[in-house]
Amino acid sequence: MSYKKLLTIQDISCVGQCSLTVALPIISACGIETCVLPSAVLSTHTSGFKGYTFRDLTDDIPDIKAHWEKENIKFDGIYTGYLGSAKQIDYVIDIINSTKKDDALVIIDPAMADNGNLYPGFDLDFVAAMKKLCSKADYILPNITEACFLTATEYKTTYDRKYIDMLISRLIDLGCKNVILTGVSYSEGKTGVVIYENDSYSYYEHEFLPNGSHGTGDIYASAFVGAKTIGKSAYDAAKIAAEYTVECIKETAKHDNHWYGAAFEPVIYKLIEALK
Ligand code: PXL
Repeated sequence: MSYKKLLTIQDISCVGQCSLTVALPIISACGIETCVLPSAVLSTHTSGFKGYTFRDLTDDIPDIKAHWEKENIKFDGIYTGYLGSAKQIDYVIDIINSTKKDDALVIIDPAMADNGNLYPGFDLDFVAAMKKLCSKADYILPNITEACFLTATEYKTTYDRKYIDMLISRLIDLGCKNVILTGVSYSEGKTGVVIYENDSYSYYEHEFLPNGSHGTGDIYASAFVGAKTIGKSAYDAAKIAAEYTVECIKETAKHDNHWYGAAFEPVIYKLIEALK
């Protein structure tokens, strides 16, 4: 018997509780062998720290791919997050094509924007490349800002169901199979996630916490990937990931000066319990 082996491609922010330093422990805790391909190494993440270093690892990817091909290394799932450059995205597509098993799930978090804005360093060329990557996905996990950039739709903070349905149908037009749209709020004090799978919609609503912190998108995506990969339905994976993210935000509020990320480690046991 073998257990699942997944590749995740995203940056190492050495300090800041996001991307690989979140994905690796969370997906491993779900019982999955987690292989990594770092897209870049930064001294910290780019949101709130000043003067961070950034080493783009794009040029290392073709040799890594060639070595994995020689070793016949294949994955049961591939999950991408924050990527370093538009050129890198083309290499990532090559890696997906050459290392994915036939029945592997490809899950893309187009981690590039929030609150109406692109993260520092990203531009519309990067967005165009991300659209191409999303077209290869079994699941994409954008927030509303990312969905708007991917579909050239006006970003709104007040919206109705019609606007969200339109965003999802434009995302599906990109070519991805299923969409998990996060941060969708229809009533005060609540937020939720829309699960669009096999042409049908469902919505999981949960508590909205105003002290939401940086990195929660990565926590959410990693927990979703972990739960989905071990066989949960998309709805259950979306729900488990949402409740775990809420626990992480509550935990973070207990710690002084913890502004740069979410304290996901002290409550990781709750994720493991939810997966049982
Ligand atoms: O959490 C997304 C993310 C990942 N990696 C880096 C970031 C961000 C968001 O700002 O800066 C380097």
